[in-house]
Amino acid sequence: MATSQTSPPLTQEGLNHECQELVSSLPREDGWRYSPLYQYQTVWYSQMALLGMIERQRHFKAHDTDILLATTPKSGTTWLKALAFAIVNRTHYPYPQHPLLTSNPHKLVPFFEVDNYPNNQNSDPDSICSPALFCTHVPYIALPQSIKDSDCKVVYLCRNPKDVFISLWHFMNKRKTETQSLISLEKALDLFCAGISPFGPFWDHVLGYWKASLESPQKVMFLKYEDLKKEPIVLLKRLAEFLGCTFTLKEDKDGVIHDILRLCSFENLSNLEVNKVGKFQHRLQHLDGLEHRLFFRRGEVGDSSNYLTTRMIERLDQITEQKFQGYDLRF
Ligand code: PAP
Repeated sequence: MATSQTSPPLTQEGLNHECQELVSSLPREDGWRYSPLYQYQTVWYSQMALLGMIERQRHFKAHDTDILLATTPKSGTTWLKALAFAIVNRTHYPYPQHPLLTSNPHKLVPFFEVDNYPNNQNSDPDSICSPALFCTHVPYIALPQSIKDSDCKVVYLCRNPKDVFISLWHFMNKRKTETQSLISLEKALDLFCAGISPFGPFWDHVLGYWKASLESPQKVMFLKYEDLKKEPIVLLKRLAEFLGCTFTLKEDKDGVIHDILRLCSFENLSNLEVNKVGKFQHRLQHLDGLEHRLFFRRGEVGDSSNYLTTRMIERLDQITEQKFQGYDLRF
């Protein structure tokens, strides 16, 4: 399927029809239960993510002032969305009226492959602030060329594969329908290790953005969830600088960085009414009604050790070591 930016515009229906044909020709995996995955150009996508990704590859025009947040699922996307939104818009809102207190971060920062960016009907008008902030799980190789060619900034957040895997396993089991059986840890691990996970293989995803950040550090910033937990102030300052909105000395002295960290902390966000009982309203059926609370589980580093056997840990560590060999990338 052509993905050129110059291909004639297609209606959503036309694209869907064309993509339906494409999807039916692709390798399919049902093991994650609630949403089948399809392998397209080495990457595993849900059908809607694949359709959205292809549409964006064809038509998306990035602006130099855009900011793209990128993650593999369960690497801390919700946290990064909250932090980046709070940093970029910090002069717009007095704290008592901050949108993060009443809106889930996913509502404020849309996913560009499944939400209607830039005319996102699901988003709060607050999210249309400049610079435009949006998010993706799409791997670097599959990003629209216009993102790579523009001065648009990309912030990538990754997380150690063991915690990502356990977080994903919990999430997928909560998402399955009542008639579907639970996904066993063993079966899920086999899939994950074979690279079959949403937007996987996980390791290729991380490496794609890692290499891009080495080649263009002024364009792609690479962060780790674990580092953000360990040194939040240092990294928040770096992030603001990278995004072109460095914290002033006065802001630093006034405790603005601490305020943002507190606002976006797991403890704060997970206890807000909107995140305890709120649900997505979405044009896509499989996202409509999704409970916000599912994006807040433990929010800790190393929780995977409570679930994985020694053999499972060795298996994941071994793959990680092999895949990242020679790349100075450790977790
Ligand atoms: P997504 O990629 O599907 O949007 P994402 O937000 O990356 O989901 O994953 C949720 C994970 O981030 C959960 O991890 P856990 O299962 O290991 O607990 C969730 O708890 C964690 N998380 C959500 N919000 C925060 C936060 N504010 N700080 C730290 N971790 C968080």
